[in-house]
Order: sequence, then structure tokens, then C-alpha cells
Amino acid sequence: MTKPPFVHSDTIRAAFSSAMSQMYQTEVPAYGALQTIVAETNERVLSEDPALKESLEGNNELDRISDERHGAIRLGTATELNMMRRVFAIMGMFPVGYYDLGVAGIPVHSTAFRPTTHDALSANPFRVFTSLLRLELINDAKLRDEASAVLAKRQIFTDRAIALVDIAEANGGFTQTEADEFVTEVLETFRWHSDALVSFETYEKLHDAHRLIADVVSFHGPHINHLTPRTLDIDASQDAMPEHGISAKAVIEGPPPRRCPILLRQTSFKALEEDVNFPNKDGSMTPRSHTARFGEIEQRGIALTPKGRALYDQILADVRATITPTADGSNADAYMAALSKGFEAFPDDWRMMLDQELAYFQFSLAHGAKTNGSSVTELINDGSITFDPVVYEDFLPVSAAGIFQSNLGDKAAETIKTVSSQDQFEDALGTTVLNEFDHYSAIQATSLSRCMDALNA
Ligand code: OOG
Ligand code: NI
Repeated sequence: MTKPPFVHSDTIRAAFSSAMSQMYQTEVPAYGALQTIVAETNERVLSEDPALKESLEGNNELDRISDERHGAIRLGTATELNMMRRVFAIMGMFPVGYYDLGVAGIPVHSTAFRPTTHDALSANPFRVFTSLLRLELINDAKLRDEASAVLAKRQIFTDRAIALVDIAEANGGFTQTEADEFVTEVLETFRWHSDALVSFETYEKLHDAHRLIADVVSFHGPHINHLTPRTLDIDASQDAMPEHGISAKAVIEGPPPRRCPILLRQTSFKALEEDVNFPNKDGSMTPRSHTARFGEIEQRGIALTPKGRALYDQILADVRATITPTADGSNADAYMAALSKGFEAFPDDWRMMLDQELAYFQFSLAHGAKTNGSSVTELINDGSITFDPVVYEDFLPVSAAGIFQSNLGDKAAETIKTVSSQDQFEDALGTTVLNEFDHYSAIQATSLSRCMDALNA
């Protein structure tokens, strides 16, 4: 008997991302409104910029322009993270980067599960920013024990999802029927549950320790807390939110608008207050509410080298030392102006970024390139080798902290004094995370050696 052909991991990821989007639009109607804003903005930008439209068409990106780029979840235990790694691997999503949010007063550390190759990213770009709660950061020992006991008892995956993961690992893939069933089963883990796992009294204690702890510990599973489509004009989309009755985050996180965009710009609408029933000992329920879920948009630019990133971090820190955006948006214009001023120190020209080794590029051989043994710089100067930006596909800890913060009620952030613990995170994960700089640097190096090989062939 021949084995049925396996479904490609890109296909499973695309099905999962689309099922998640459907579910979230039903669960969080404001997210549907955000998608409309993004679609309208993108349509306008494309009609005003035929060159952009053509280039997106050429890269086969136009039909998938409004597909979600990422979502985020927060897990409670090492066991959950470990299983989540196995689930995402089946969808071609692997842990890239380590983010310590403790430095920003948020008791989690995180990675992004994402496709890593160019082909996989263009087949479907969906990634999940995944955080693990650091319970050791709860000071009250009794509360810490109570929280761990609750987490130890919950099972966030269905029995069938776990069985299917074993099947995929044993067989090396899924048949179409198994893949369909897998998507349906795994979706359950990300679903919202309006019945809490803990009493309202416990919820309040967890909430007082840190709002995020209450969000992770009090529920049956790690509800998806936001999804993020791509906008071609984030400034316009931000301005359109209030016009559509959506309450936008005060400022756009990340760099200011630039001719040559760098890294990642993102903004969100504020989390909604949702009805939750908290169980009492006598079996009755206490109806209260919880705010957790929101919608976000993003616009990406070029990946920076460690040198470029250090410059970015320095400028951002300098700006924020003089002005920190307030939650109510009262100093938003002043902050954006200071940001633009600060970033004048960051070259806004691709060739300068290349020459100063601030960013990563993908090299290609021009038609009719010469083969006269010139240096790489000479080949670039005479147009034999062309260079295009490598898109940044990861996240930014300061921006992520801003997104977390705006959805945790914007209480002033206290720094949590703790040692960053990548080793501990990787132990829980069951593997190491890919270093994003190594990854981008390899993309650049491979593209250059392909050019040189072709020239010298
Ligand atoms: C994750 C926030 C981080 C981003 O886009 O930087 C994030 C969370 O709120 O759980 O998604
Ligand atoms: Ni996000």
C-alpha cells in the first residue's frame, strides 16, 4: 500500500491562520472594523502608487496582502510551551529570537514562532508571538503556589490535538483528513472562554500582583489576544481608527515614518472589556469583566545589523529619556516630532545603510553583469550587482512592551529587577531559538556568494 501524500506545512499554516482570523472576527467584532480600515487604506495606497502595486504583484504578494501577519498568546507553564513548539513545528513555524519583557516591567519572556525561509514566508507569513509567564516574579509565595497549582491542573490542548501531534511526528506529516482535523482541534486552544477557571477573589489577587498574571492564570487556555494584518500606510490607518469609532493606542511604536523604512512600526486599538463568569464554591457564578483582547496593525521595513540595531536602540532610548508617550495621547504629537528629529541621525538612504553596514540586503546579478574580477563595491558601483532590502520579520522588545502596556491599562511600568533567562526559556521550549541576526546575515551572505559564483562561472 502506498502512503497518501502529506500536506505541506505551509498549507496547514495558511489554513490555521485563516481559521483563526474567522474565529477572531466573530469573537472580537472591532477587529473586523480594523480589517476594513486596513483594506481601504491598502486599496487607496495601491491606486496612488502603481509602482508599488506592480512590485507587490511581481512578488506574488498582492492576493495575500490582507492575510494576518501575526498574532500573540501568553502561556503559563514550561509544559505548555514545549507542546506549543511541537504544534507550531507541524505548521512550519519555528522559534526565532528571545525577548525579555521583564526589563519593561512585564513578567514574561517570549519568542516568535515563524516561517523562516523566503518561500515559506511568502506562501503564508503568519507567526505567533508567544510569551511564557515567569511565575517566579510573583513576590507573594502563597499566591505564587496557588497560581502554579491552577496552571498545573489545566490542559490547554484537546486530547485529539495531542494524539495528532504524535501521529505527525511518527509519520513525518499529515494526510489531508488529518491536517483538517488538526486545524480544527488546535484552534480550540486559542478560543476565548467566558467562564473563568478561578474565583473572582483569586482573580483579583492575581490582578493586583500583575494584570498579566491574571490574564494567563485565570482562564482555561491561552486565548489569542490579538491578530495583526499588514497596512501599507500605518500613519493613515492610525488616523482612520478614531474616525471609525475605534479607540487607538496613543502613538505608533517603533521608528518614525521614513523614506527608507527600517524594522517594524505597529499600533493597536485598546483592549475591550469582556464579560466573564467567575465560579464560586457553591457552583454559582459571579459575573464580572476582563480586558485582554485587541487588534493591531503593522508595517515592516529593512532588517538591521547589530550595528544598525544598536544605533536604533540608542536613538530611541535618547528620545524616550526626554519624552515618554503618555497613555492618553496628550503628548503624542510632541513625541512623534521628537522621534523624527532623533532619527535624523539614522541614514535614510539604502546605499548609505549598505556602506555603513547598518542593514541587511539581498544581492542580485544584473543582466549583462561584467566579469572582470572587480571588487564587490566596484560591482555595485557599476550596477553589475543590485541590492534590495531584506525585510525585518521579527519583533522589537520596546515596541512589544508598549503594545502590552497599552492593553494592560497603561499603569506606569515598573522595571522588574530580574536576570534575563534565555537558558531557562530554552529549557522549557525544548530547543534553542534561532538568533535573528545570524539568520539575516546568512540571507545576505548567501545572496552575495550566489552572485559571485555566477560571475566566476
Ligand atoms: C504580545 C505583545 C507583543 C508585538 O506585536 O510586539 C506583540 C502580547 O500582548 O501578548 O505582539
Ligand atoms: Ni503584536
